[in-house]
Amino acid sequence: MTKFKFSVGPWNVHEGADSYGPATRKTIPIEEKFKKFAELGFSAVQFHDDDAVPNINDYTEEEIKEKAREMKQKLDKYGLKAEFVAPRLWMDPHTQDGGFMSISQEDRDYAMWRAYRSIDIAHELGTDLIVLWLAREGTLCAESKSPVWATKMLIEAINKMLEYDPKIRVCIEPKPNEPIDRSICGTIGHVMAISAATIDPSRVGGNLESAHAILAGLDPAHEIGFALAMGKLMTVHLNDQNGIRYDQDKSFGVENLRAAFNQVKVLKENNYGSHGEYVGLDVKAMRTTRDEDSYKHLENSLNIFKALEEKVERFDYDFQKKCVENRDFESLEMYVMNLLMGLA
Ligand code: 3MF
Ligand code: MG
Ligand code: MG
Repeated sequence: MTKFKFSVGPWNVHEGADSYGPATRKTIPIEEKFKKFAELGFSAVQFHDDDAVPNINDYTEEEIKEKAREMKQKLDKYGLKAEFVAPRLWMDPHTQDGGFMSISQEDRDYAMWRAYRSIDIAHELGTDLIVLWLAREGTLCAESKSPVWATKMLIEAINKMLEYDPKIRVCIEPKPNEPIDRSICGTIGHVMAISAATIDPSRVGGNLESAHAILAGLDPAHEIGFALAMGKLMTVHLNDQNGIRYDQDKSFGVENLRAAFNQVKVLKENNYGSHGEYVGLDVKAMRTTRDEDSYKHLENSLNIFKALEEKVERFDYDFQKKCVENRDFESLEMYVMNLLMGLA
């Protein structure tokens, strides 16, 4: 039996379009996704603001709250909680040059409007967590924006969110690049520094995504460990990634099994989840996947996570201790490999 609670976003079951080709699967209505998520054993759903309230720009603040309440009823029907709300700033014409760091004051105001509406939606859905994936916050052209100014803009925007709602928590999901060339907040280390510079560091933390750490050339388990040491790992986006390529959001563990094992290990050893944190997945089906297999990558990721959880439970800490004392890391490494290969 797993010790963890899992969450997932509706965007993780998608139509299969990519930058070079159209959709390959049909659209599934959000309520059908909720039903299936519950069946698969998920406890919570992650939202973009416009997953919860589609066409958000068309509504007044009161109408947005009303629509969010309707979405909450759909969640309740399947016994699901809402984990977080993330303003989907990268899709809007107002945010072509970024949101909080846009050169245009009007666009920055629009980004704050979306952030405030996301907080309102979070209230209605019953969560206190806002995730900021800063997709277009950075530069496409190095000389177009001062990184000093842009960093200060981010801190100012987060402070405004903290002031807007004295209970809300803001969680940055760092990514070094894509769709932007150079991002302003690329790693968990950056997130911790931003957190410390805000008016309430205890309410600003990080969401480590495995693939984003790999894109930054870092070890996801160590990034998780760093945030845990600071007491600021608010959620995770587990997935996998084949090296420093385009962002792949592969099923958890399918490319880097040992690294996946160590992510589960660091989460488990540090009682991640004991304050209600979810193990979030951010995985995407392959474009080739057929309609009838639209959820298989979620099932695979859960099964791999749980199998690795069992491996961590069996991990021989006495043997590890002996190896470490004798500086026999060769034996320790082989033991881990045997454990993963089913030979130990
Ligand atoms: C991009 C991501 C995003 C965010 C999501 C929530 C589509 O690389 O990881 O997933 O996690 O938008 O903010
Ligand atoms: Mg990602
Ligand atoms: Mg993500």
